[in-house]
Amino acid sequence: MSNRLKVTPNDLSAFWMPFTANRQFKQAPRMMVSAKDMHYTTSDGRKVLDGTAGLWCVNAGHCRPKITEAIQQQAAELDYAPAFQMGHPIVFELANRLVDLAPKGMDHVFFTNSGSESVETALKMAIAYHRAKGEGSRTRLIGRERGYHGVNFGGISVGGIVTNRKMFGTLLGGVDHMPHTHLPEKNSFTKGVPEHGAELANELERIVALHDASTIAAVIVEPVAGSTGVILPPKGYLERLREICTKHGILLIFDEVITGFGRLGSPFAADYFGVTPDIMTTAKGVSNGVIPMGAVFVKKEIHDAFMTGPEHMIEFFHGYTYSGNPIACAAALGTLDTYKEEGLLTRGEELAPYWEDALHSLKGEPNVIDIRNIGLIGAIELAPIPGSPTKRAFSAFVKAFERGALIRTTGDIIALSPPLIITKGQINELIDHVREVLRVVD
Ligand code: PXG
Repeated sequence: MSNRLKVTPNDLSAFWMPFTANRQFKQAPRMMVSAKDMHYTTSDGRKVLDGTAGLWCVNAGHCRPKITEAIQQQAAELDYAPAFQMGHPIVFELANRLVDLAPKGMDHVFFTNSGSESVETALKMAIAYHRAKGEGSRTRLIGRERGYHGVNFGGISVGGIVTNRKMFGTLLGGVDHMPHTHLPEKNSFTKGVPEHGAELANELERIVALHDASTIAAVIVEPVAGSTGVILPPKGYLERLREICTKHGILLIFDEVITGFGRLGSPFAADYFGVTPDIMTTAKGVSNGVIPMGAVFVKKEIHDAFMTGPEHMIEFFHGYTYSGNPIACAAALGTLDTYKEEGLLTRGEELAPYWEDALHSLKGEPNVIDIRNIGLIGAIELAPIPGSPTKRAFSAFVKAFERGALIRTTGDIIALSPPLIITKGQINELIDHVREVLRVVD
């Protein structure tokens, strides 16, 4: 164990923590000092079962040797190479490996450093693609209520999480939103994808009729909405979105930052649902969360539309200093090797029925008003304490951490998304922690 266990941070005030109740945290800090496979170790030496794969990213589990070694070797060999007008071998190797894994036809990949950057990249690609094809009037972007597409201006504009938008002014112009697909009165306690709500995809037709297709560049959705508290697409919904987009020449972007890399039991949600988007944004699981990395997959036609004009000219004026950073690429290759050797990108499929039964065994526990699941994702929705929304779920989170399980809450919803290496015994353990906590929180 590293000696960090013994070190107490001397002042917690300098670090302004992201998406955190800073004052509450700093009164009672929750610190992780090491991790291995399915567990964290806290600064007071306790083991905590990871029920959330970090923040939906550590799909292969923690401190996996192939990934650690790949990073160590790469750091000692080639630490950085300029990302613009220069290359290095493993970024090409990684791009090929990723394209081989991606749904058929998604032949090119653009590297970023996060999900938020992947989203900005995809939105810019969509608008620039239409312009390159001579349809420069297609600039509108359509998102969905309750959607989460990261925290940059494009992402919060197409996103639909009110708290993430309302503080930040007028956002991007020319954006519209489809309704979300959460219909608790019809679908609560459904196992897997819900029966009701496919017709909500027709709202896209209404939006197209309002603005005219010739003004719309792209529609972006999470195939399964994660951050907002796990909302599943109703049966037939994604197929219908695909049809409408194709009919009107609108690009369909799947934001697979959470669903990518095995979370549903298939490499991507596009595979799971049998619906192929035009652009797919990913991050998180691409490098097991270990080194920041994102990847945007695009269909050949989109890529090829840019490959015109004089050959010495830059085709797409976009990219990041760290796009395809060698160490991030090494981490991603180590991650892909680990996924492959252990069959992790499809392990969720085998475990899903067990996971589903375990989750739904929480029906009837205090304050549980809905349970949702797909692949290795689960959500337990709690009735809010009247007048104090979010408090009940947050107390559950704190109590679970004290008991030895990391869960995630958003609003009054508990979201679970364990590393894909979880065993059946650990599923029982996780669900038992949640059960015990539900029985003791107010
Ligand atoms: N798109 C989707 C669908 C996401 O879920 C992002 C974009 C942004 O990724 P970055 O790497 O910029 O954070 C995300 C991120 C949670 C939670 O607990 C979810 C995310 C991040 C942190 C916490 O729900 N999703």
